[in-house]
Amino acid sequence: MTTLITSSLIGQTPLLNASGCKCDTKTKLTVLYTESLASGICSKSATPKHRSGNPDPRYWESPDGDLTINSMGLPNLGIEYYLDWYKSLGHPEKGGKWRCVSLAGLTLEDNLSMLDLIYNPLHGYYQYIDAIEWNLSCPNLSGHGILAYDLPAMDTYLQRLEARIHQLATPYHHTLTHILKLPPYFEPHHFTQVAACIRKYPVFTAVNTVNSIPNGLVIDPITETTVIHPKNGFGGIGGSVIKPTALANVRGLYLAFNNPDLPMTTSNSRKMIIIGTGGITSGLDVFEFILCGADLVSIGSQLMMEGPGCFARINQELCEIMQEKGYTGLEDFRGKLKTADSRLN
Ligand code: RRO
Repeated sequence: MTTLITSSLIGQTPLLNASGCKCDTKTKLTVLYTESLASGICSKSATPKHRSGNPDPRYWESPDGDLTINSMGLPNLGIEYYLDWYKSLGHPEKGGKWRCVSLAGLTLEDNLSMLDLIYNPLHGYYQYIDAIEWNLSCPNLSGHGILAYDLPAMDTYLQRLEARIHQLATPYHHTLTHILKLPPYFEPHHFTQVAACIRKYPVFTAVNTVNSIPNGLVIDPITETTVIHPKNGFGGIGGSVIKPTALANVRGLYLAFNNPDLPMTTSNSRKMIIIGTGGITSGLDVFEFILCGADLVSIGSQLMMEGPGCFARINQELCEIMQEKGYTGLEDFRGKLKTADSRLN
């Protein structure tokens, strides 16, 4: 199994694609996997069966590229399609790209059924992936709120998921990394509450923060209409405009997870891996995310606009910044943001 890279990364980038970006078909996944400098890839959030998603126009980029809005509505080719593609690559190799499948069932039962499929002995899919990203934060599903904004519901959900993961995985002595994809939070005490909730369930060892900022509205004043049409034009906001929110969420969760007062079980005392996402366009942005405590980052809107070549450019820029500052590895500055006070509230 390929391990998640968290140490020195010159030569091995700390970069992933954000789920949903250039990763919905085998062709696009193959380009990311074989031609990009991403260290790991994640497929489009999947449901048990194919979904065509919301009607067009459902994605828009601002002319200067700093803002995107989407209401894709979870279009995907169904979980088996993505698992078959990972299986077609053969077993993961040591030092190879890290493989993640993103799941976004509309119900807990959907998610449990996809987990059952991953561990179904007929296919053995679990052997061909390294991680599962549980997307608890899709903003664009009519009639479905964002689960990770309802902490009591998320608590019950994680409890049920963890129980099934143990039941299915234990006979195989096989560990996948389980990542929770979170929405942005806006109050410092929410970071503490979310971290405390996640810490109760030791199988979840990583978070990806943030998904797009939900329910933004972008208007074209000439036509006097919304730039996307589903859900009355409301959609998830991405692009560099969301970077300050994303940085705050990485920092807030990093401080919350590393707060010695946070209740933990002994089995859960290990480090929580933080994947930072939101508005990254350059090596300087990656540097800032790592300074806030990110172990890895994922690139969304910039990958949509620039294509998979963005990983090599961004990594080169990061290396140049590190060289200028005399840093030889990411551990030299990870989490070491200088602030007057390291408490959250
Ligand atoms: O497909 C989408 O509409 C979508 C998803 Br699943 C998500 O997690 N985040 C987003 O901005 N769009």
